[in-house]
Order: sequence, then structure tokens, then C-alpha cells
Amino acid sequence: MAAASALPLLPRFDFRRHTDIPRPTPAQLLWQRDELAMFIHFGINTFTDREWGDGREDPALFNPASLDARQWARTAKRAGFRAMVLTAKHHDGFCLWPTETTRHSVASSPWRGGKGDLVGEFVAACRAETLRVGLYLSPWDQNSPVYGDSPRYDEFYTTQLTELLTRYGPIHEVWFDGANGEGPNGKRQVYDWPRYWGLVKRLQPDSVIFSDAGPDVRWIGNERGVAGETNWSTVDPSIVPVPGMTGDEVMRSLTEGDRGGSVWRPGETDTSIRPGWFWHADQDDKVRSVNDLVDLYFTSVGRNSKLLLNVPPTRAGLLHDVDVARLVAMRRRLDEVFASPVRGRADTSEVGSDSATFTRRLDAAATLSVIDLREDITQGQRVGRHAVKLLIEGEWRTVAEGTTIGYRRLHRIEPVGASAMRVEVSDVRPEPLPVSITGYRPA
Ligand code: FUL
Repeated sequence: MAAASALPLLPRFDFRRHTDIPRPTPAQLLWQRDELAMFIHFGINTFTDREWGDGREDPALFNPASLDARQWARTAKRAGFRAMVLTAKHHDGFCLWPTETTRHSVASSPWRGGKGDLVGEFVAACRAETLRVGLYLSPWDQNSPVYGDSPRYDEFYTTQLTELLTRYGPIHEVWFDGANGEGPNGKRQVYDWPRYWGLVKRLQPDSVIFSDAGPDVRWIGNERGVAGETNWSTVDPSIVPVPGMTGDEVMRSLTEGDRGGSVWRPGETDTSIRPGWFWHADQDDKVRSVNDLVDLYFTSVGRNSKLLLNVPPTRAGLLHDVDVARLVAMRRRLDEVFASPVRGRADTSEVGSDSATFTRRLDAAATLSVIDLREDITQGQRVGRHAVKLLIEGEWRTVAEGTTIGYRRLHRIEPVGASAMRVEVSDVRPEPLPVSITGYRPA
């Protein structure tokens, strides 16, 4: 006892803790682990059959006969989504909540006799199904007379944000679109992003802010539903300092992130289940197929991203039967794909300074068709290259290769019988940490 207390009480040196690399905040971790969020584009465009309104629409057009946000939330839940994001206001400026800032809102519509609050109903529906809540508030506003008169519009916009972030309880994600047009005075609005983001952080400190430039979550750079095969969750913030920028280097940074970047800003992959973001009757026969939806999971969640899948309600205010059926079938298929995990038991692991090999033996040979790799992202993202090898009839064969892993990297492979699985990682910085490998039997 005496001898022990004479020793200096230094903790065992743990290199990991002393390596200063970006790591996710608790809110970013929750966001990533949700894997699937449902985007809801609904508003005046639903009633005019347009994608972008011009702000001159008559609020009287907004009159969904059977609107039921619970149906949206139940569908999302059933299909395995863990969050929903609603367009509280799109570029046309029509507000889905009774705002004090303008009369261009549900309060001037016949819906619920002008007493309705769709943001309120949406949030209540999310809570009833324990889905996290996200709100989209378009900065571009073609209805606001002060748009383009920058300081006045900033005031108007931050008042709207304040209403949304103080009236409805916890909001997990605030979604900032980068679109930016001209105001009625012919001037271009200069957005005060630091002010908007600062306000969100003050009113909803546990939220994540999405935009091209984060600060917490970045756009993945396309609307096709495909994250980069290389996808770092770190970025160099000087490449995309504000939303709405264009250029090759901007797009590359959005899609792939930046190795060694100083901030943690994972990519969100947003796409629609239909060609448009809003519902159009003539797209009822153009809903993504089940195969397509399953592919989306692999090209987003399976590439260290998160999928924000848009499912637009119809004029009735309900998700369309076709969309609902596809989503339920997608869930069934994904459940089948991941129904029979094979973990085996840890065998050898060899860890070098910038490479490592982790091997697991299976208790009995198994046929595998999907390989699931994961880094412990609470310790940052480290792996620059990886290869998956399977022991097939006594011989190690490479069945998949790639660059980054991150939260989750999925590989679909030709089904093959294996008695052991191995992941080899290289180009790892700073030092390697264990990478988990799981195989799945074919459905
Ligand atoms: C874009 C918008 O212009 C589209 O209408 C849609 O809302 C999409 C998610 O973001 O920038």
C-alpha cells in the first residue's frame, strides 16, 4: 500500500486520448446512428403542381382535405426511419405555421379554418412515434418584400427561426438550403450565416445544423443519393465556408470530405423517392423501385453517410399508397439482408504504425453476401484504405477493396462460403484502432 502510494499517480499513457483529431459531438453521433431520416416536402407547391413557387400564390390554395401527419410518422417508423425533416417554408415563402412575421401562411388558408399549425402537428406526430424532429426553413424567400434588403431580411428570417426553435420543444436538425435568388428590389440577399447559426446554437444547443458549409453536417454534393466512395467525415472548412458555392474543389470536398480536415462535418445524402421534391400526380408511376431504395441504403449509409429520403405528401395531405408500399417493402428487404449476421470469434490482430489486420474465425463455414465494416468513430476517422479477405477453401481471397470506412462501410459481394474473415487496413492516420467486421448470410 505504502509502496504503491509512493509512485506518482500517472494514468497509463493512452495514445488515443492524446491524439488530437476531430471527433463527433454527441448530437452528431445521434444524427449518424439514426441512419435514415425522412424528408417531407409539402406546401403551396403541392397545390400548384410546381417545384419552385414564385411567392405570388394565393394562400387560399392550401387546403389539404385529410392531412394526417401521424400517417407520415407511422410510415416512417414502420420503414425504419428515425427522424423526419419538414419544409416549414420553401422558396415561395409560404409558412406552414402561424407566424407573426407575415400573413403568407397557413393562417390565411382555409385549412383548419385558418387555425391550423402544420409544424405543430408534424412535431406532435414525430414525438408520438419517437422520431427526431428536423425543420427546413428556406433562406431564399420570394414572397418577402424585404428579401434582398439584407439587414432587414436577416431580421425577418431570424424572427422566423426563433419562432420555430422556441415554440415546439427540442429540434434535432435545422436544415439550411443554399439557394439564393434576387429580391423584389433587384438586389441579391447577403445572408448573415454566422448570425443564423449562432441563433440556432443558442436556442437549440443539442441540434445539428445542416448546410453545404455545415457547421455540423454537410451536404453530400448531389441529389442522386450517392455519397463518395471515399467519404471522410472531416473537412477543411476553408474550402466551403458558406452555402451555395460552386466549383470542382467545392463539389469534391462536399462529396468526399477532406482527410486531415480540422472539423468533424459528416455528409448527409438527400434524394427524393420521386423525380420531384414535391408531389405531382404525373409522377405516381415514377416512384423509386424497391431495388432502387435498397441500393440507396448501400450508397449512402453504406458509405459513411446518412440517407435523408424525401417522400412528398399528396394534395390530400397523406403519403401516397405507392410510396408507402415501396417503403414498407424496402424495410422488409433490408431486414432480410441483415437478418443473419456472422461475427465469428476474434483470432489474430496485427497492428503496425499505419496499418493493421484483424481476423475472425467462423465457428462453421458460412455463405456470406454482405460485409459490414465499422470504425469506432467516437475516436475519429482514420482508415484511408481497406481490403476484405475471406478464407475460401483454405485460401485467402480478396472480395472487396476500398478507401475510407468511417461509421459504416458496406460491401455487397458474390455469395461465397468462407471459414474466416479478415479486414486489412492501411494508410491509417494517426495510429490504427480496431475495425469491426461482420458478414451477413444471403437472404
Ligand atoms: C434544393 C431546393 O431548391 C429544392 O427545391 C429542394 O428543397 C432541395 C432539398 O434543396 O436546393
